[in-house]
Amino acid sequence: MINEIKRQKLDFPLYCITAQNLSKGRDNIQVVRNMIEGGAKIIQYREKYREIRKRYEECMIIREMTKKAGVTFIINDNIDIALLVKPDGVHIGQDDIPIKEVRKLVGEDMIIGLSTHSPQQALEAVQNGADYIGVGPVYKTYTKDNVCDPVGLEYVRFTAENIDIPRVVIGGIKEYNMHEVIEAGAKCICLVSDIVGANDIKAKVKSILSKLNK
Ligand code: TZP
Ligand code: MG
Repeated sequence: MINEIKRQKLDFPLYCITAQNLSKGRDNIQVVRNMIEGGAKIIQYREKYREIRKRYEECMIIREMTKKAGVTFIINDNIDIALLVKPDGVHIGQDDIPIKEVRKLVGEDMIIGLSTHSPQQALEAVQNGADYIGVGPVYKTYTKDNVCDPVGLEYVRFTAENIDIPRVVIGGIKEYNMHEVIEAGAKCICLVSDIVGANDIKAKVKSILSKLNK
């Protein structure tokens, strides 16, 4: 269940995620460093197909970097790594271990985010004690495998009107179309490929933030 401390950690308009395969040869440590330099305040580590050992090692380093910079750190999928690395939160999907069971493992203080793709899933997430929800994919995306059809701006509007835990809107969002999701009620957005694939990640994050903070 969300509390004021967790709310503050999530109170930022941009949520960044790693994706080594789209990062133009830069490693995740470099990418995270550039995100932080650009002003990112929430960063999720997401590497579906790397060796667990490598994920663990990168997460250990990123935990130190984010702690120093006062950046909220979320680990995707790996509860085992999270228990060791002690990030601010974990992020899980609809096909992962049920959120109530994850809560037993990670405790009350750790943020749990849950991906949702429909109004029913959003309402259930709140009931089951999610601290925030992912809302998406809004548009078509090639970044995530086995992704469901786009949920569209309609679902963004539904969550803006009906869900009062933080919402991270994601999927196919780029600097050029982000105004559409903002207009539909998004308060926090995530752009993966547009940021990690930018030639200058620091400048990209800065540019997006300058638009979000207007
Ligand atoms: N979850 C839903 S869509 C997505 C994830 C992790 C990927 C979004 O990536 P992009 O490049 O911003 O479309
Ligand atoms: Mg998952």
